[in-house]
Amino acid sequence: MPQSRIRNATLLARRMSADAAAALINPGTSVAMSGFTGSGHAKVVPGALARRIEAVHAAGDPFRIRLLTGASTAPELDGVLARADGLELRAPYQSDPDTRQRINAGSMNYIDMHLSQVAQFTWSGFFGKIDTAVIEATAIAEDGSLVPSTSVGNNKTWLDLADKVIVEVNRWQPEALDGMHDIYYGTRLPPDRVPIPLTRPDQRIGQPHLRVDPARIVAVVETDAPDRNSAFKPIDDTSRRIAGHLIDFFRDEIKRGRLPANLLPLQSGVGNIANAVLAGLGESGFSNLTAFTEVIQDGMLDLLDAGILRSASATAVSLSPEATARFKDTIANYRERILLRSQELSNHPELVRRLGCIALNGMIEADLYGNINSTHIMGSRIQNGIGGSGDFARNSYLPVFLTPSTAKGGAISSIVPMVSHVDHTEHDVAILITEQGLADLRGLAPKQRARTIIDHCAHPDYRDALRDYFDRACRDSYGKHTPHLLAEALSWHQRFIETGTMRA
Ligand code: 0RQ
Repeated sequence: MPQSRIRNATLLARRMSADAAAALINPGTSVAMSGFTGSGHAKVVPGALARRIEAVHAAGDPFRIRLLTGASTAPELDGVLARADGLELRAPYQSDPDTRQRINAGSMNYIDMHLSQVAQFTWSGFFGKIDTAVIEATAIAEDGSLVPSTSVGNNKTWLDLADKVIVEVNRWQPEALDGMHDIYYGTRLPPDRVPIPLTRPDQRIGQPHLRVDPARIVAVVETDAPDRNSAFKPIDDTSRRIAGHLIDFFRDEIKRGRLPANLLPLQSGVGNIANAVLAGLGESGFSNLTAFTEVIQDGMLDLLDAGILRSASATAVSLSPEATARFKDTIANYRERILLRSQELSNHPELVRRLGCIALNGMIEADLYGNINSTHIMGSRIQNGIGGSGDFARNSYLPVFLTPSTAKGGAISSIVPMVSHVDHTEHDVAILITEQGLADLRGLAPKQRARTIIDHCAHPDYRDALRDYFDRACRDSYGKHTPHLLAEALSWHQRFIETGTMRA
C-alpha cells in the first residue's frame, strides 16, 4: 500500500497484521466495530479474531465477546464471529443468517434497538466499558484523525469511548470520499443538550474527519477488501404495484396542497421494495427531491445521477457491485450532494421531526388497527431488527409502511387480526401499502381503520376471513373501541406454526 494512506508518522509505525491486532482483543470484553448495512465494516480483524476464538475453544477454554456495530455488517464480520461461537451479545442490528440462527436458537443474546439511541446508551454505560474499537478508515490524516469510509455509523462514539482502537485502513475505499462526511461533535447527554443546528438535509454542521487520540490507537491494519455490495433482485410486478400506489398517493397529496411538489425529505428503508419505490419515483416526473435517510442504496444513486434527487444525507452508502463501480468512477459528482453523518444524527428524532421526513419502511405484518411488526416471524423469531424504522416512523411527517400482502407463496397473510409482535404502534402509522392498494389511516378511528385496511391492503384470499373475524369481534368483544377476540386473535400465527399455512 502506498504510504500516502497513513499520513501520520507515529501511526505508520503501528502497522501490524490482522492476527497481531486481533491478539489485542480480550475475552469477555465489549468490542465496538464499524459497519452499517454491509458498508464501512471492519474486513479482516474480525476473521483473525474468529480464528483465535476457535483455537481457544479447541483448547477447551471460553472466549466470547459482546459485539456492537452501527447496524448490519457482512459475512466476514458477523458471520465469522457467529460461526466461531464468539458472540455472547450482539447489538444493535443484524441481518446475518448465521447470527440470526444462533439468536433464534437461544444461544446468543441480541439487543434490537432504535439506531439513534445506541450512542447515548453507550455513553451511559449500558453496554459496559468499550474495551476495543475496530474501525475502518479510508486514510489516516497527518494529525492522526481518520478519514471515514462508506459508513459512519457509531464510529464517533466508539472512538471517543474505547480504551484501545484498531484502525483498518482500506485501500479499496476511494480516497475521494474525503470531504463527504459531516461529523458533528455537539451532541450531549441531558441536562446539557442544546438544539442541533440543522435545518436543511444538505447542511454541513460538523467536520470531515473523525478525531481520536493517537495514543489510544494500538494497531493499524492495512486492507484492500470490498464492502458487501449485494445485488438487488430485478424489480418484480408486486414491487412495481406497491411503488405505483405510493406515487399516485404523492401526486394526490400534492394536488390537495398537503405535500410540496418536490415532496419532503425522503427516508427509505433497505431492501428490494424500497429500491423499487425509488426507481418508481425516478420514472414519475418528480424533481428537486432531497433525502434525509440512513442508507443510500442503488435507487437513490440513480436519482442523484438523473438530477431528480438534489442531495442525500445518510450514514452509509450501500450499493450493488454495478452501482459501486459507477460511484467510484464518478465520485466527484457526488462530493457536494452526499453527506455521511453519525447515525445519532442521521436518525435523530429532533431532526426527523423538524425536517418533516417521509418515512418509507418495509414490515413483516400489520394488523387490522395499523400496528406493525417489523422484526419477528410468528412473534418469536427475529428476522433483522427494528433498525432505524422507529426513529423515522414515530417522528416523521408521513410514516408509510410497505409490504407484499402475502409471504411464503401465499401461505401467510401480511394483514392479520393482531400482530404477533409490536414494533410500531397504531399511533405511529399513517399509510399502509401492499400491492393490493393503499390504506390512508390518518384521521380514522380504530374500526374505520380496520375496514380500510381489509378493503385496500389484504390479499383477496384472506379478506373474507379477516372480515369474519372483525365482524365477530365487533359483536362479541369485551370493549367495542378496538374490538378483539383475544383467545382467537393470534390463532392465525399458531395455525401457520402447526400446519405451514394461515389458511383455515
Ligand atoms: O424470509 O428470506 O426466509 O424467505 O421475511 O422478507 O420479502 O425479503 O422483505 O427484504 O423487504 O424485508 C421487514 C424484514 C422486510 C425489513 C423486513 C419473511 C420473508 C423473508 C424478508 P425468507 P422480504 P424485505 C432502514 C430501516 C426492519 C428494519 C428497517 C426489515 C423475510 O424491511 O428488516 O425497517 N425492517 N430498517 O419470507 C412471515 C410475514 C412475512 C415473512 C416477510 N408476514 N410472515 N415471514 N417474511 N413477511 C434500514 C436499517 O435500519 C439499517
